[in-house]
Amino acid sequence: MRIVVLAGGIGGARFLRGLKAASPDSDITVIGNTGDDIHLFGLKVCPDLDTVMYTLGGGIHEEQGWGRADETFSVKEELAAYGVGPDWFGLGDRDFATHIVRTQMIAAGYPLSAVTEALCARWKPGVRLLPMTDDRVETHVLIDDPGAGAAGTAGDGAAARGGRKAVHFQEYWVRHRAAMPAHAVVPVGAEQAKPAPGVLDAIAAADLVLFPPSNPVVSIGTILAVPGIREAIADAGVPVVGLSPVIGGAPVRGMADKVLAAVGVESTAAAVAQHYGSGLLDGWLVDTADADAVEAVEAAGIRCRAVPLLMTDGESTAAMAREALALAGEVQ
Ligand code: GDP
Ligand code: FO1
Ligand code: CA
Repeated sequence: MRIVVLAGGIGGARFLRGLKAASPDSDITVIGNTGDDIHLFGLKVCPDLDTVMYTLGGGIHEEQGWGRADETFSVKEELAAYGVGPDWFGLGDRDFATHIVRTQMIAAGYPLSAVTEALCARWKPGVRLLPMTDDRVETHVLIDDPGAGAAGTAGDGAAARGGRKAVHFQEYWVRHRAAMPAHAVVPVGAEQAKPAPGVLDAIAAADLVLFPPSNPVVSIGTILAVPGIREAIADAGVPVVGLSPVIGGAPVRGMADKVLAAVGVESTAAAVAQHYGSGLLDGWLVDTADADAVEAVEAAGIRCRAVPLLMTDGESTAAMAREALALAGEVQ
């Protein structure tokens, strides 16, 4: 079976491990989010592609979910000693090597898709990992700017004056821990971006498309914002099945509720399904804790089942993948 999976970082990568175990003979193509990519110290960092590559290739820091296992931070410490920032993004020594190789290949003229293939030649993730695009797309988040209109009187808050600024998604997420409201999430450059080579062909040839429990806004939403990808999925005429990253009214991990609010979507399993919509999604899995959401999702024209959705270990994750495959069989 040919399966296409749209993936962000941790949620996507962990689910993919379960999918490989559940369907070892399937040919899996992963379309990875690159809206999180950031240039730091002159290097191109692709957090979500790397999280998938390291997780499936056995190099991930398991507890943290991102970055390398057995990591050290000498380069970060040396940069800090020079007073060279940013200091809020933790790049480890082993991880630095990946970004150096990537940046060097891009400077030599290779597109990101070719670079990713070269990096994967080492990690052998057991899937075909494609960036959503070779073009530059950067997710920015619009937040209140406490510095705007500094001449204002005390108590005249920036929010009241409408002073806002856009920051890189990583600055919002990692530096600020999504502590303030996100007014908008903008995948800058997406409108002009083209799907990377192989992306549309993989979708057209797929027997099944899966949305793992990745962030619906800044991971899967960003991939779908690349013109042609959403249309190709809708036109493929194959089952499209997703798994909810929201359980019991909150994301299992991270701050997805903040970016869901920015697009006017409630943090519930049913609202996320309705956000994708029946035009895109044929099937949706919610956690057993959200069994009462099944009716609303089905009323929206999306087949829905409640099953355990916590990726606590390999077996529970493989069981989730089997449920997704079974639901795909039902909506076929
Ligand atoms: P990121 O790029 O590292 O943020 O990773 P993704 O976008 O791929 O996935 C993030 C989402 O994974 C978060 O919104 C979490 O709620 C979700 N997630 C993490 N662990 C689990 C889990 O065990 N079960 C479910 N259902 N969702 C999870
Ligand atoms: N996430 C953090 O919360 N703090 C970090 O310092 C951090 C560094 C980092 C370095 C490389 C990498 O591939 C990922 C990294 N992440 C870090 C994770 C990642 O940037 C974000 O959590 C996700 O992209 C959120 O979607
Ligand atoms: Ca991410």
